[in-house]
Formats: sequence, structure tokens, C-alpha cells
Amino acid sequence: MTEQASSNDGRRPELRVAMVGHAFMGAVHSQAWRSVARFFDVPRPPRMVVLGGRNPERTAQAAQRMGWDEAATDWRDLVRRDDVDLVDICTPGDTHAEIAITALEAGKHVLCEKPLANTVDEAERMVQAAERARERGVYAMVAFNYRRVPALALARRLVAEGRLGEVRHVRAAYLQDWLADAESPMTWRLRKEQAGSGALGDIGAHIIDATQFVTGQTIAGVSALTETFVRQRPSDGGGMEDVTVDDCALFTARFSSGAVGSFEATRYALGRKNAMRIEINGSKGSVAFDFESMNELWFHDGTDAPETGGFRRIVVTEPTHPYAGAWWPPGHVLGYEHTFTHELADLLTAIESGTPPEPSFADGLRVQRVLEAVEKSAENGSSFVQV
Ligand code: SOE
Repeated sequence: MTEQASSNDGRRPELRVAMVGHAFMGAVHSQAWRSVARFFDVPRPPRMVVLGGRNPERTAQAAQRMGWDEAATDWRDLVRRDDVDLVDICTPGDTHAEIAITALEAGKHVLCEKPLANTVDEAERMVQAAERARERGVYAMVAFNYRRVPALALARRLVAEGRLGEVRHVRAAYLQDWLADAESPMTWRLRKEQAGSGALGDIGAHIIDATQFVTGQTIAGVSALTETFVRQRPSDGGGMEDVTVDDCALFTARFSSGAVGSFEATRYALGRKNAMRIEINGSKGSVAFDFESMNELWFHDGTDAPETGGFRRIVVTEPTHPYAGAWWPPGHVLGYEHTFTHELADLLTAIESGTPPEPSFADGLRVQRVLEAVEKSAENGSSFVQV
């Protein structure tokens, strides 16, 4: 309580938050809720009212550890409480639609983890609920946090300013290796009914959103293949359980503008921990980014004299760079968790100014349609599928 009180000057009304889920995403969102009003001048500092989870003991412990006033076990009560203004959904994908729609109908703003849903049908229903809510000044946002990496926000700015000219190539890969060991146990992320898809929806969704964000263009069609390398894994209750999702997804894409793209998402790239890589080549310049060096953006200005041209490394920590001015002096770098703080700063500002926050549920649906097209293409022998 004392912790939270110090982030408010006592005069500004608070935005009261409930969060559902307290695993990895719950922890990183909690960190962002705790810090956002300390670094950003948000109109209504958040109050972390209640944390929801299924197991009473574990939820109570998590609430205490992560700075929530209370713990609750029934999300239906939690999203309807009078002392809650916003619901933050950090649960597996199979629960997103029901929680988000119930919360929006109860008049609560919603922040929902990615991918927006497990199916296009669910995502469409979420968009409809968000549109109805918006008419009442209630907003929804999907948590594609990598949009808030300062270097990627800078890349978008350079594209929008025309520094790359006409975008021709988009090259994206999201490489992790936490499943490379065939003995590593089953998790919800490997069950289709809970996660929707595998590497495709979990990390492929990020590069789909991030490339559309940076280029300002949408993916119009794809040609794909997917693979599941390890088809059974040790389950919690002993024995083996079937893996029902993809382990990797590769696809080529056409963008609305005529640019072409290649995408790869895998959790089997040994040695790569969270290498989300994006390179964009335009008619006048290129940018390149790797999340494992997330404070850097590489920029090649094709109009430079050839003698001194070439990719230059921009350390994206200047006060003029997106988000960076709120933090430390230049060169004092940021990390993964800061992207979530940025996301909340933008969300809180949008809510207060009555501007629909981005990425919207409609943006989340657009990604969902690409995911579905990738799956269809992979099922049909990599044939081209329009989004
Ligand atoms: C696990 O693969 C995961 O935590 C994703 O779910 C996140 O969205 C990504 O940011 C890091 O990897």
C-alpha cells in the first residue's frame, strides 16, 4: 500500500486495475503497473486493486509479492467489481475472449495479452465487443509490447518519414531455443486447445504485428510451412502427452504495398534465446534490429556517399528517441520490462484523452487472420492463401 501511495501525489484520481493471471506475463505486467506513474506523467496513476488466479494460496502469494492489494479466485466477480476500471488479461489464449467480452460489457477498459485469441471467430467477437464499448468511452488494447521497443518505434518513424523510401523487403525471424531439448516437459503452450497454435501464435504473432507496425502496411497473403519436431513430451501426471501445435512456422508474405516478406518463428534455434530480428530494405535505405541487442537500431542511408556509407549503429537512448527520455541519461540502456511500461503509459494516456489505444483489438484480429492463413497454407502444401 505504501509502495503504491508514493506513485500518486494524492490529487489525481486513480485508475483501478484488476489483473487475471500471474505467471510470466502477470509478473512483467505487474512490474509495469508498479513503475509507469513513476516515470511517465500519466493522467491517472494506476492502483493495483486485485489479482485473479485459480489457486487461492498461489494467487495470494503472487499478489503480495507483485504489489496487488488483494487476491481473488473468480475472474467473473473480479471483472464486475465497482472498484475496478480496467481489466488486464494475462491468461492463456483460450480464456481471452470470454474474459475480455465480459469485462467490456461490464464497462471496464481491457488490456489483453497476445495473440488476441485462439481463433479468428473469437477475435471477431472481441472486436465487436470492443466497438460497442468504444461508443461508451470504454477502450480495449492488445498487448503487442514489442511496438514499444524504442528502436522499433524509431524504425517506424524512419519509414514514415520516408528515410527508407519505398519498402521492398521485410525479413523477420523470431528465434528461441527453450524447446530444443526433447525431454523438456509439456506445457500449456504446446496444447492447441489452450494456446491456439505453437511458435506461430506465440512468437510469430509478434513479428507479424511488429513488421506491419514498422512498415505501416498489412500482410495481404502468405505461403507457409510448419513442423512439429517433438510430437510427445513428458506430462505433469507422468507418462507422455501429445504435442498438438507447431514447433516452427516459416512463411513468405506479400504486403499490401507490393513489398515481399519472409518470416520464421521457432523455439528450436539452439543458442538463440529471444532473437526477434527484423530487417527492412527500401529504395533509399534499410534498418535492421535484433531484440537480443534491443537498444540498437542499425540504419543504412542509401543516399550517403559510398566511401563513408554502410550500416551505422544507433544507440536508441537519446531523449529525442521514442520513450527513452523518460528514463536514464543516454547510453544507460533499457530492458524487456520497459516495453511493458511504455505500453501502459500509452494506454493510460489514450484512455484519458478519449483516443482509442493502439494496437486495437482490430489490429489483433488482423494478426489472427494472418495466423489462420499461415495454418491453412501449411495444410494445403504451402499454397498461397489470401489474408
Ligand atoms: C514465450 O515464448 C514468450 O514469453 C512469449 O509468449 C512472449 O510473448 C515473448 O515476448 C517472449 O517469449
